[in-house]
Amino acid sequence: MKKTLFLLFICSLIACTNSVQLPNNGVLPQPQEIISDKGFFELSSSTSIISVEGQYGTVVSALNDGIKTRTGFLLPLGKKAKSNIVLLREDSSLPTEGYRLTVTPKQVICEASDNAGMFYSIQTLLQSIQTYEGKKVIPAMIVNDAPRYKWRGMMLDVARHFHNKETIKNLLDVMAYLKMNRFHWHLTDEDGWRIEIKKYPKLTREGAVGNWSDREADPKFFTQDDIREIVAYAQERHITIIPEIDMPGHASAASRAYPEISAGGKGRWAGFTFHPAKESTYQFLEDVLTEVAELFPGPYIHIGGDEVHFGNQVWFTDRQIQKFIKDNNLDDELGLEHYFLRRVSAIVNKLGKTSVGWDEMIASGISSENAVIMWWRHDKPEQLKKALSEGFKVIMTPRIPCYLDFVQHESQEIGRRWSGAFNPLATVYEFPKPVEPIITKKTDQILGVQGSVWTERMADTKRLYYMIFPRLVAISESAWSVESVKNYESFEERLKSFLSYLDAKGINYFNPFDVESTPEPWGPTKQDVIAEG
Ligand code: TNX
Repeated sequence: MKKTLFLLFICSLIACTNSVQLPNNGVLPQPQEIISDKGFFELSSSTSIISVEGQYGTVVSALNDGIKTRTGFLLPLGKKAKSNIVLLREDSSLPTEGYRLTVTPKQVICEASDNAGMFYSIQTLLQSIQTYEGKKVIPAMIVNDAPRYKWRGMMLDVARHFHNKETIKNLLDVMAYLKMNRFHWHLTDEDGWRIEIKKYPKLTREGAVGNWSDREADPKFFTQDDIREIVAYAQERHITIIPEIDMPGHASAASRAYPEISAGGKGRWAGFTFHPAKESTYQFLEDVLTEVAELFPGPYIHIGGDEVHFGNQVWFTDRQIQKFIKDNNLDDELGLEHYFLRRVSAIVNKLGKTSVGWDEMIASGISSENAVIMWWRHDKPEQLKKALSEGFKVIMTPRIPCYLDFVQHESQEIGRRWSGAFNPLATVYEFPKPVEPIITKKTDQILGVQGSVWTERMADTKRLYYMIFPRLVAISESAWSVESVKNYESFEERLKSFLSYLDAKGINYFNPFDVESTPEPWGPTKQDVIAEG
């Protein structure tokens, strides 16, 4: 009798503590559905992880790494315990990259139809851990979730200013936490060529010298081993890397190394383009792209295609170029630019990849089956419309609001503005609502949303992070969460715990809740001035 009463007493105590309803305020980006319940699951060092033998290996280690950081202990891998487990199991009815996370006081069940979905269920699980009465707990709930868009991207320009392996790994960690899955790596531009190409060693020996602030800076680039290491790191986090070799413009660094295949403009624009009328140029590019295609297992190679008119003045007078235009029945220099893009895009296709290009590429005559467009000219919404009506798949990264080199607060002096307009967190968060009327009828063609980080005015890591965060979080929610669950106030609340995550990782950021606490860091040079337009 006494024993029964005692048991009843213990049970009511358990029931009592487990009938609280804890708020779940940490998940970013906002899931499609969270059904909260009373009670919680307590994580302890005797909680075991159960997954089908040999499956979800990298997911299990990601889970344990996250548990370790948040609780200090690791979970053992279990066999068949009935309760106090985190169970990973397949449910093939769930959507690609989606998951269902079920938390009860007895167990946590993560279900997905693919590894990416399983990985994302882990992110939600980890973000939901909280401390309650000294215990590490996860509130009881069911989360049903799947991404709005397939492409949830960030672009990083390492050509203007080099940013190293450690920084990139940190960014990939944060992307994974935010369920982002595309890292677009802008590897070449005027200021530097940052990828080792074995066949053309001068590309890095000479082309990697200097940066936007200092023409003479020591050469900085990624070796092929570095690249393989980063690709593997990204793969573990379900992130595909899209390398960009910008052409025919923005090629000045390659021109410095191999002037024989360069053309371009005058003065500041000398060597801005590859020479579009020499067979040796196409051979060179094919060799380069062959090495690039081998290094990056993903399905895409970005070939740029932007702003050629900035620096192609020589094309109008160069004999060989003019003759080439005539011989190939091209209308003019723009026709030649389009010819160039078609030809290089075909090389990319021959290497088994789809080419990606900036929105100038729409007009080139490339088939929408072989190329994907990045819409960037926010002042030309007609480019987005045209890409869609011509059947292209499109990634949206309009300057306003997706370029993270625009300032994010009116007090900031370093970075871009466009006729006074800039990119505060709330505007980034609102995207893609402003273009909803253009995209609603073509939703299948919208691959997704990307934040693009151009680094002319980001010479060091502190400044780089300051410009990226917290706006990348808004990008992640714009790309992952359907319109009906987005809410800026809730986002701001959830963002607060994200800032502590950044603190713990030692990543700098702009604090939108306390502007003065995070003053704008100045770069090492005085070239950091307001840039209009
Ligand atoms: C435009 S976006 C560029 C970049 C600059 C950026 C600065 C694009 C395709 N070209 O070369 O870095 O603006 O915001």
